Amino acid sequence: MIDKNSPIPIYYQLEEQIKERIEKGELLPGDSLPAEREYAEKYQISRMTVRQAFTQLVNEGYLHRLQGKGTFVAERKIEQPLQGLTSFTEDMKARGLTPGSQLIHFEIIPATSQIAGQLSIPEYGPVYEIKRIRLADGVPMALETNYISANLVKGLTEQIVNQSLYAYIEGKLNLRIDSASQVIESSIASPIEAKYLSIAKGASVMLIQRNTYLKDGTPVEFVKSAYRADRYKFMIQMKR
Ligand code: 16G
Repeated sequence: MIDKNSPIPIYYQLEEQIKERIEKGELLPGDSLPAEREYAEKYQISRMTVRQAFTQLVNEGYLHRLQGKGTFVAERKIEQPLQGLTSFTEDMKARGLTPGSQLIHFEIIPATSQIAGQLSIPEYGPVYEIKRIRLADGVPMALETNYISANLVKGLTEQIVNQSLYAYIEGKLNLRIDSASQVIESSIASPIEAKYLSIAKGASVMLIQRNTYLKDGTPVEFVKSAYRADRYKFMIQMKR
């Protein structure tokens, strides 16, 4: 199955073969892969070549390595469309996953000048600072910090934010969430993010900053999140 006379590099042929087995479901998340040595013997190729294929697949999120235990098929990433202004709860439900939150911090603080600017409120105005681990079927996906004007979104409680913030804002307060702008950049998990997201220190995360507005343009939230890069990918459809 490996063609040594092909102009296609051997590591790449092996990589594509493993990828295909994962995509066909022959190899399932959590399955362990044979050792590099076994692949090398089976195909009569060097261990270095096998390692190169494995490393590529780890970098692309198909495999992950566990120190001293071996190489395993990774969980499939959630493909999150970037069109559409949805909440975490809605996103998870749409996928048949159970949304959850673990509340880390809930407090009313005086707005710093940065937060006041983002929310168009006076400096030191009362703002909810809410930090939640967002879970899908109990697995941490993102660490999210929301800043919300307490004069606009009244009556928030720990119970409410353990459920859906958007459901409360729209369903109970009758405010119409209308638009948002979002910036995504890659980063490396800080020790705190790593701890809350159950990932290694220094693992990749995607930082997302969202500013969300009501119909009349009033900022309703300013959110900073760290999403696990091993569990998430973002998708957008484009037309020319
Ligand atoms: C999403 C939003 C976040 C919003 C939350 C509400 C991103 C990057 N962020 O996580 O801005 O506050 O949904 O979710 O998508 P909830 O209604 O489940 O509390």
